[in-house]
Amino acid sequence: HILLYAYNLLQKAKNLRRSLHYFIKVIFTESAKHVDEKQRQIYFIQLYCAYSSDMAVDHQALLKQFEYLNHMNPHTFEVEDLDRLIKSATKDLENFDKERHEEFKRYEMMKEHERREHLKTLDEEGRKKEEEHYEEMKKKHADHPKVNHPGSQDQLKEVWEEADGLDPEDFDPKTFFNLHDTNGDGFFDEQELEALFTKELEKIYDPTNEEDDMVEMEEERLRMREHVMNEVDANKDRLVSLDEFLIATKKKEFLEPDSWETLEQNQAYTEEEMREFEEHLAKQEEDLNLKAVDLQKQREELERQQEQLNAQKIQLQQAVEHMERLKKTEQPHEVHGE
Ligand SMILES: [Ca+2]
Ligand SMILES: [Ca+2]
Repeated sequence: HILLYAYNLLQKAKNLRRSLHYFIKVIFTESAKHVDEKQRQIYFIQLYCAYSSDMAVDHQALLKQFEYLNHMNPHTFEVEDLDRLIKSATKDLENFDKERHEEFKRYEMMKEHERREHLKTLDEEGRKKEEEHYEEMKKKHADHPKVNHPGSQDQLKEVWEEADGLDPEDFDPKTFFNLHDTNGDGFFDEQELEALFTKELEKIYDPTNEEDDMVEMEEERLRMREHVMNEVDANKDRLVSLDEFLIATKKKEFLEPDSWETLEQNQAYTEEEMREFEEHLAKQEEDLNLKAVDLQKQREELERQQEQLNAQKIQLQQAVEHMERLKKTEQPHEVHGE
């Protein structure tokens, strides 16, 4: 399915960018420990240029901000400054979730649109069959074991027990944190958090089932991560520190959570949005058709001109031939006249 493929590719590209951002931060933090301030600034500029070369960055604004930072903080250039700059210059990171919701919504609407278009091609009986099948698949998909609230004690304990193979009686948040901080940097980043939800997602999604859409599974995974990040990441740096995690494990929501509303319990789009989306598609198609008509006209016009040119060429040729014939018939006279 080409749509699905494109969507996955896009997500991969975005995840790659997120990783890159994080990676640069780590490198900078490490390298900054071993060099003096001047060298640090040079590193920063080199790193920043490499990082931003594939993005539309307002370099003028960046330079101003750089001066401003130097003025505020003339003696040291810290990792926080790098963070601040990268954040301000690459809004895409903060908008990542928002964009993703919009993309997912479009994906769902396109899926529905294709379904509706397919229905139009069927006769009444075929349509009825197809609709019944659709409802049946929906029901089958919604029928799954209870999903634990992401980030709750129940959810983490299940990971502890089933993925880590440990005794639930021994559950210890700090040990859990260290086990799943897979790169050992003392933080849960977004990917490390997302990896914690695999067990829950397997309750709802099975790639071999017709009714389970893996694009929806990834959206559910990101929803879960977003939810936990919102609850736990107190300083909003998109990382969960051990302290933040331990504080969260003492809250009521951790110990006695509400049930988790899964993706399929909420329609991704309203009927109004669907109507607008289809109108937009129809408009695009109309524009394309108009363009095609226009191109056809242009082509016909070009062909007409070509024909005209050909006709002129033939006329010209005939005229030249005629002249040559005249010359030949006149020449003997001239010779004779000499
Ligand atoms: Ca980590
Ligand atoms: Ca944090």
